[in-house]
Amino acid sequence: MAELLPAARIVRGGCAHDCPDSCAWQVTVEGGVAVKLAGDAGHPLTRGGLCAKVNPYLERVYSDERVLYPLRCTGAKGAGEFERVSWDDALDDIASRLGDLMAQDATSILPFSYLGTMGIVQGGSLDRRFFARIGASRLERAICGGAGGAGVASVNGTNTGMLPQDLEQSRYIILWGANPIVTNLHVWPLIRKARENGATIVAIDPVRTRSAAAADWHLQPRPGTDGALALGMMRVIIDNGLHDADYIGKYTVGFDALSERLAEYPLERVATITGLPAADIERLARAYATTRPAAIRLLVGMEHHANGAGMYRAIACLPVLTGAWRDHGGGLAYMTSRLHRKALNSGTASMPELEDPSIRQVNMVQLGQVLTDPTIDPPVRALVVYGANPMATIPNQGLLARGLQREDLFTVVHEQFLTDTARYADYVLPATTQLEHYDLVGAWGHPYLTLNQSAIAPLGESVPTTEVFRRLAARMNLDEDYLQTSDEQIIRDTLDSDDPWLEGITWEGLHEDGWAKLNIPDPWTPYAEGGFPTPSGRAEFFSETMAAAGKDPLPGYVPAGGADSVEYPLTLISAKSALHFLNSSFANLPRHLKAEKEPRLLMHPEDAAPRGIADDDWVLVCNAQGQLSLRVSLGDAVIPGVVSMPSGWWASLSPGGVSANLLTPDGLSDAGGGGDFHDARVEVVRAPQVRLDHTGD
Ligand SMILES: Nc1nc2c(c(=O)[nH]1)N[C@H]1C(S)=C(S)[C@@H](COP(=O)(O)OP(=O)(O)OC[C@H]3O[C@@H](n4cnc5c(=O)[nH]c(N)nc54)[C@H](O)[C@@H]3O)O[C@H]1N2
Ligand SMILES: Nc1nc2c(c(=O)[nH]1)N[C@H]1C(S)=C(S)[C@@H](COP(=O)(O)OP(=O)(O)OC[C@H]3O[C@@H](n4cnc5c(=O)[nH]c(N)nc54)[C@H](O)[C@@H]3O)O[C@H]1N2
Ligand SMILES: [Mo]
Repeated sequence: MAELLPAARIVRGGCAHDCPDSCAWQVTVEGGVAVKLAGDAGHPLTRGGLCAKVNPYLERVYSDERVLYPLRCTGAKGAGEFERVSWDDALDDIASRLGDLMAQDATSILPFSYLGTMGIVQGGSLDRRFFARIGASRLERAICGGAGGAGVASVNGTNTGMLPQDLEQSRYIILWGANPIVTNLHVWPLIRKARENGATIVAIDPVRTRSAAAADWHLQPRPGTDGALALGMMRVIIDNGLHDADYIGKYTVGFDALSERLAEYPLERVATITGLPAADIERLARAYATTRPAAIRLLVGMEHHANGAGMYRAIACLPVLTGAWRDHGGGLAYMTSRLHRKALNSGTASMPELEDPSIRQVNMVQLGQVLTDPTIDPPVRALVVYGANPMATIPNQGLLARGLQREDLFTVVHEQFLTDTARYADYVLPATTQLEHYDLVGAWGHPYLTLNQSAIAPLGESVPTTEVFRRLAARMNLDEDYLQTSDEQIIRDTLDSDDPWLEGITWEGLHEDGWAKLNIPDPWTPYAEGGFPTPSGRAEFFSETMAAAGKDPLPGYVPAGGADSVEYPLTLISAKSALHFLNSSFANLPRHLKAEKEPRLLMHPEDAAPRGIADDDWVLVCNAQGQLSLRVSLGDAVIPGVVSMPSGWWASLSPGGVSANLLTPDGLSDAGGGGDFHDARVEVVRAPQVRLDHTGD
């Protein structure tokens, strides 16, 4: 891999950032240096286009700010003072610290990783084996997709539905709490094509996002009330006889019980809950039920409420009720990851059978609590972070900072950059980028599998995540063969599947072509004739499983968290509105930062006026967790009672040294282990006013 070739060559690969699009790319390499990176024009979905974030990916790879050597902390935790050390010294110390903790109680060691890379190899293979082998505490990784997935699966038995690319066939498209222009760019041209063919595009989002602004119709419900909206729509549909009685009779259970439940959701009540005019709800319900094919695009942002799973559950009932699933281009477009998981020999990479399910599991959403709660026994004494930047992406940033500051916590971070999290590390180990390692990338937004080939030699002394754990295992005298498997072997084993969807897809073929489509039926209409993978084999309006678990067997509306607070009356949504950031990734690179300019608070003039706030003013956004300052943009992009600011910003690169997650709660969703961070409640005041208050003026 490290050889220098005289002539230019093209190396195939693909993006592994956490995004539904998983673009295929081609890298031009000259003399061992990557000189060009471009989208693979042959890829049917991404068609040679990359995004504003990844187009300049070579700037990320060759950034002066890359961490290229192991670093040891020399100053106070969080101060970001480090000295370069050798891999040998770093490994000796880390191995001995972890070994000592193992001898007492290995559950005092906690891995923390997420989807910094979605690659099957670098995102979850030898790391999982290593932590299972040593018996470390287990991490529940469900901040993204957990709640919504649980909600949709309670109806359909799975989170897999129509292919997002089949939105092109649809004639009524509801972007429900989804912002594809920013977050799922490559389906937008298909949505536009559908519209050219007569489709209506509706966006349902409390915030006028780029996608909402581009839609034909934008409805702005109060955050966390979409479950009630879906129930109200169902009531209209049934009252007007617009449901598909044949589909319901053949492929569903619980219609009568659902109809009874809907008696509780007359239009007027739903209008009061959601803040939407009754006439709009009725119009939406009628148009959705009478236009075919009708599709709902769900993504992730809407799930982050204390009632998130319940909202997705209620929405999932809609295409069942109208029989929208019958049509190519109809149904619910959500996750495609399970198609890949079914096709591949998935478990071979992470070896879940090694994990002892009796060992305690902590939820990633609550890392701050886990590190600071004095009742947790044994306390977490070592934290190993890789593929995640919790100081930017995990709620309750202030509490997490206090946890990471603990002098008795030993923290190791494997990273490409000195992130806000890495600044708290005892050791930072240098990580390769996607150009410097092999990986196999499935996708949660399409059925194409990509093989990412290493294009250049690792820069400096950086290593892939797998290599960190191979080295650590060896240094700790853990001699199981499965802790030394090579990256190529992990990929070959994962491709070694008898599933017909993978037939003909091989390491050699992927090497040649870069990507391959899973052999799923074409056209893909998974529930046109029922076949829902639920216990009953039918779509479940009424769920016996939920009843048995002591939960509501029917969809219903439960208010979101952050119950009306007098002190903090505004709801803060901190979603992915930054076009040039991918969660917290890229949010430190000059070009990307320059393009985003500054984080801004969106606020409705009705909320601004009584607070004496004018457009462009500096304001303080505060609640019991802390306060942050930024400038405000007034307008009707948000509804009264809601303010919005972008997530992703690094605290260290934001005004005042804190970012959105300072203010977000770290509670859990109603199911699926997700978070409730969009239930944040805040007050906003003009910044100068507060300064005067503080001086007693
Ligand atoms: N307020 C608020 N908070 C949120 C969200 C929100 O909308 N609002 N969104 C939530 C969601 S949906 C998600 S998915 C999470 C994302 O949370 P994270 O997964 O923590 O975020 P990322 O920025 O995608 O990735 C983290 C880090 O992985 C590193 N990385 C990339 N590739 C590699 C690699 O190959 N090896 C190693 N060792 N490191 C690598 C990157 O440099 C980056 O610093 O954030 C959640 N937090
Ligand atoms: N450019 C860019 N692209 C990304 C990412 C990124 O950070 N930047 N992150 C990637 C990741 S990890 C993910 S999970 C996806 C997420 O993709 P999306 O889900 O499309 O993105 P989000 O911004 O998290 O949320 C979408 C919308 O949900 C809205 N929302 C919040 N609460 C509610 C509610 O109660 N009701 C309704 N109707 N809407 C609500 C927010 O206002 C937001 O506009 O994007 C991926 N793609
Ligand atoms: Mo996500």
